[in-house]
Amino acid sequence: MRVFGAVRGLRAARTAWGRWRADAALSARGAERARVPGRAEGAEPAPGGGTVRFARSSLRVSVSAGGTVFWGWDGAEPEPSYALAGKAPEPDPRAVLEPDTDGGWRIVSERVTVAVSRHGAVEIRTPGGVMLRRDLPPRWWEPVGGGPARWAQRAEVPADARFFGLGGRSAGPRLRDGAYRLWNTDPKGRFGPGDDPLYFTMPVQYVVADAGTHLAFHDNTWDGLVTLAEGEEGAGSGHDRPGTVEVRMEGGPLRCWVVVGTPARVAHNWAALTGAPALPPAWALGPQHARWGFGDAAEVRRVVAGYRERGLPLSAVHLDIDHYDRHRVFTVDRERFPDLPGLARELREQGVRLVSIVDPAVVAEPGDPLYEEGRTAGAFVRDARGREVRGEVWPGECVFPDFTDPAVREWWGGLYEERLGQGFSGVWHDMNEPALLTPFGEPTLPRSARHALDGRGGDHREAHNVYGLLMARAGYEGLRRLRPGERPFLFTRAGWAGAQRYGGTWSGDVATGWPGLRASLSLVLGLGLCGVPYSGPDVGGFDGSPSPELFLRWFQLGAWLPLFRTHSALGAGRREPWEFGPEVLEHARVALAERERLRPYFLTLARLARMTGAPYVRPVWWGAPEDRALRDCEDAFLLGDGLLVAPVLHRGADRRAVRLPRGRWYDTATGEAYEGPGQVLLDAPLGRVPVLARAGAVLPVAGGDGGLALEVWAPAPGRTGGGLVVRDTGDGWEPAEIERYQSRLVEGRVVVERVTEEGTSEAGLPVRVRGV
Ligand code: NBV
Repeated sequence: MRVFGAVRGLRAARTAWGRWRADAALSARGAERARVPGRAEGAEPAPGGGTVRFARSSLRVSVSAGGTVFWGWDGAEPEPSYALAGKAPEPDPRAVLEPDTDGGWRIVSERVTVAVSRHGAVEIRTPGGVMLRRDLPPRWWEPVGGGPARWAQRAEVPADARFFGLGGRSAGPRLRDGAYRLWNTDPKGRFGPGDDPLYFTMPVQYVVADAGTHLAFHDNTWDGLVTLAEGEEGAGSGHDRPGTVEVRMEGGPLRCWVVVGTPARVAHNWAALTGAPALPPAWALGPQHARWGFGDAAEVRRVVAGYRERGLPLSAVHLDIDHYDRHRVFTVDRERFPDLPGLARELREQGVRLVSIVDPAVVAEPGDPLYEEGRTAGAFVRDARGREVRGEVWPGECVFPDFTDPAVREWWGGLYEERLGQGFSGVWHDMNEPALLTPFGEPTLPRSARHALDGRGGDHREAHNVYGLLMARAGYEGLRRLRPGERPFLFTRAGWAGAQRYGGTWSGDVATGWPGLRASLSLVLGLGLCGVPYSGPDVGGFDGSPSPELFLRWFQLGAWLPLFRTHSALGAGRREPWEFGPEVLEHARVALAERERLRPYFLTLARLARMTGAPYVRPVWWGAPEDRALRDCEDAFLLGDGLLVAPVLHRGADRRAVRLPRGRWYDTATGEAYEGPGQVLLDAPLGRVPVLARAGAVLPVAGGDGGLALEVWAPAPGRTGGGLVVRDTGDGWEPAEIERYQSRLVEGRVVVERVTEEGTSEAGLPVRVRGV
């Protein structure tokens, strides 16, 4: 892939050189003037808080009714914003601004107190007065000749705090000390745990400490760097050294949202702010198979038949860029796929959907219909002199739609009609960081490239990180217009805060190897905390050939993640489960069967994610962030409230330690009960990974007859349990009801009842009791 043909190589080198020249003026840092806020001089109340005036800046603070805090320096307001789902939340009318003792000010509300010191430090405290976070006075550097100011700000968090988030990071989920860049980047070919940044960055810090959990979001799309350093308790002469976060941005507003509360409340308020996650159609929660380089329709049929003949479930097959005509988006290679709609129909009859890759780059070739159409519409990104910005991508020299222009989004969204006409049921957005094939320098558009930015106008420094988000918006809105009766299925490689409104994402080109397996879990957990709940890795890894053991362990992990998809690169080894020998096939069959059996649970989790913001896949500390040992546990996760999954992430392992949250947990394979908190050693033979069920859990599962049933795990003596069920109402927009079930022990017998406003009644569903 890195070997270009001579002509391509030359063109790519020219692009890289042109880019470097175009950006030279932007990168040269001339004389700058540094500024800090200075002293507080007064304050004016306003809804939710007020504005504190400083000698050289001002700070707006507003607390919303739900307890979410906004603060912005230098006149920064919540809008405009690409992250917010709609208008900023209503300010809390009861929040009051009052003078503080040291010459500062504070805003007191029911859920949080915000204290602003006389020098401009902003401290967020619990109502009980415990510090969650203190942002120190910022510093700006303003170019003497005018232009965007860069800024830096340090924050302190409790000494025991742990950091998570920042979008999709391969080295998490707990983010260690170090610098994390905010600039969506294609790592070029493949990545492992050491590679950073990746495709989907977000200025979202997720901080968990004894004092409480909070999420801090710097609503700023520019290039930046977040430097994390965990604190230390009793560091010097018995004093705590706080944890620190330094945020440095190359430009853009200094404004921040801080969401506080339990993890569930943070998720809820974060979704209220940035939007509810799109609900995937039910089939997108089933097993999917992709490959770059199926080659032709016959091979697709062969693979699908392979699943069918072995009795393995398959929900969808994804076609990569090799099904395009000369790699051109919205085309089909008619020699190798002579009748795609026919193939789609044929597969659909077998319960298999087709999903299409969609790349943003359009070949810049006069006469090419898409190019001509886009050019006439003025759809492509231009440079400061008004010339189309070009760059090398798969089809050759390309231009790039400016998704920050609403008219371009509308035009692009309409193009999906062609995909629907070919029989595709969903789309997979790739290369939208945007990624270019360049031999040197940054593989994206020049920073000086111009963008509409929804009427405000600006350049790629501001538009880069939202390019994938806005392409997703274009695709999602287009699909909704074209097929209003169906929920779109879309997932995107690049994104930013709020991308969940339009769909999910996936790992990108995760390197085949045990470290890649671990990185896959890190990505899913981190993205979920940042509000994007639907994702999953390339099962088996993107490149090369996994060993049978590695493939199986990846498959077993993938079966418990929202997007469960095998995928690999052109020239990489095969990823069909039967390609690894009969033993792997039988174990993969078990994983697939369990996924299918739990499909109603996944459907419920998808609905709950939309209704509450809670990700399907959660760190083990989700329900008990005060348990420090859980905060440091990175190799297991909760699936909803009921299950704890402990994947095998190391070669040769046939047992593993599992850290349990408090309460009773059952090993679902043996039925054995364990009491948490604490650590247990469980068998993890090649055939399965440890999965534990919470005592009392009520899980919706597929019953023997294919209908819905409840699996109930016996509550611990003296305790009750329960679970939520949301039934499948089809792939349209029909609202769904949350059903609540309760489990309890009555004279040693497990009883399950439906709980409604009127009281409790019989469950009305077949019940299977476990753990007795
Ligand atoms: O379209 C080809 C690949 C795709 O298979 C993969 O999933 C993407 O992450 N794509 C990247 C472009 C080429 C990467 C080397």
